[in-house]
Amino acid sequence: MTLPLSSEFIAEANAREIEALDEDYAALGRKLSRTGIDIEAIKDRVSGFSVAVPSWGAGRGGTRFAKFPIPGEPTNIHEKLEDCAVINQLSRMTPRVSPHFPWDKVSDYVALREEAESLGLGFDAVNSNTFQDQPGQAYSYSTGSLSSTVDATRQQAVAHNIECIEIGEKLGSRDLTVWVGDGTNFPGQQDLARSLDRYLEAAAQVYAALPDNWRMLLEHKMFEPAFYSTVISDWGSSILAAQELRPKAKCLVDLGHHAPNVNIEQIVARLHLFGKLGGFHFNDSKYGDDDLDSGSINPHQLFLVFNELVEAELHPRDGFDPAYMIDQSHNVTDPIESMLSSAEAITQCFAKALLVDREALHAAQDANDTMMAFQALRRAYNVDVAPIVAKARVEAGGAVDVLATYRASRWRERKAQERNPVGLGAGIV
Ligand code: RM4
Ligand code: MN
Ligand code: MN
Repeated sequence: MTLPLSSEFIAEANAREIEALDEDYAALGRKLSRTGIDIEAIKDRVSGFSVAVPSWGAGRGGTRFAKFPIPGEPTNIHEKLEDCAVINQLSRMTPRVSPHFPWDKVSDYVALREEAESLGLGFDAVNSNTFQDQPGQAYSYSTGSLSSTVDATRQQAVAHNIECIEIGEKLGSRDLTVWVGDGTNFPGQQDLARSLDRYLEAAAQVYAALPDNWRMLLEHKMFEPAFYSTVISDWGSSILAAQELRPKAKCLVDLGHHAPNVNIEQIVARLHLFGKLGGFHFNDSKYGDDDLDSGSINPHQLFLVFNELVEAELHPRDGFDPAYMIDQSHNVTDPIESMLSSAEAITQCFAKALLVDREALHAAQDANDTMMAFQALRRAYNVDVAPIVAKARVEAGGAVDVLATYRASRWRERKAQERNPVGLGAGIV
């Protein structure tokens, strides 16, 4: 393995911080033991947790208006993998990359998999893209993709998804994430029922091409690019489609894809109840699909989502194996820094959810003791779990202070000397 940062460099940076971390960890351990919680057991669960990073998140994102690239930004999948390896080396929580096609297209996927492995990485869900036209493409997605009224366009979208599965098999993936932007901008533009019918029929063809151990993750999104109606707009449409398609189809919850103030944790609980919770795209949102950094706006909601996930794990319905992925657009930060900080925020919410006194919570729920039920959650949420997450990370070879160590490595500055500059133009929204 040829990792981008040297382990000596990380160890040296850690040497300055380790004493304080050990003190904080010991103090937290004593505090938790007073309520019967073994900090080591929590740390072991945290060590086993991981979240995939999106290849597209390694570059600077943009809005409809502009994209402002930074020097040293990656311009291809090889450079993106290198940056993802840095994130994983420092955080030890992001060992897999979720690729997007055709953005990450290469001629040799076996070689790409080896390249990733040599960087300590594997591949997570493959994402298809039928929301943009590509140069030389036979049929336009301007009429939609899997739900298009144009037969040939639908077939092209099906074929692209099947190609993504084939690529994913070479990369070692086992999930295909399908998000389509299909929908309408005007009342009357399309028949709302028949467009879903067409989607289901085309999605079934993709489903039929899934290898046995694969899943098809259906990602819903309320609006954008369609602003009047979207074919798979909400978890209701998503679960109906997943039920029609049968067991290998599951629902993927992108936290930014709901109406403001929707109770996402309840959606998570419902999807799990019916065995259809397939995975997550973590991000945060203030107004719409803002793709802001996880936990930057509403960390409490993220905690409540993890609270449901911990509950779900205790009551597995149809198995419990959600794919965890970050899906963010880093418009104003160094993407590596955003993903380091996001991976930490996500893992901290998981750790807090593990601290919930489930017995007390369930007893209070059964006794209709609202305040004590709420306090069971609040007590866990209020704990600063940073030392647990940091300790788990350091034991795995990561950094105590991921951001400071990243900056000290001068990675971006070094890459700015080596890499080709990114062109201007709008980014991914
Ligand atoms: C969409 C959705 C998809 C992502 C694209 C880039 O809004 O979140 O998951 O692949 O953006
Ligand atoms: Mn997404
Ligand atoms: Mn999105």
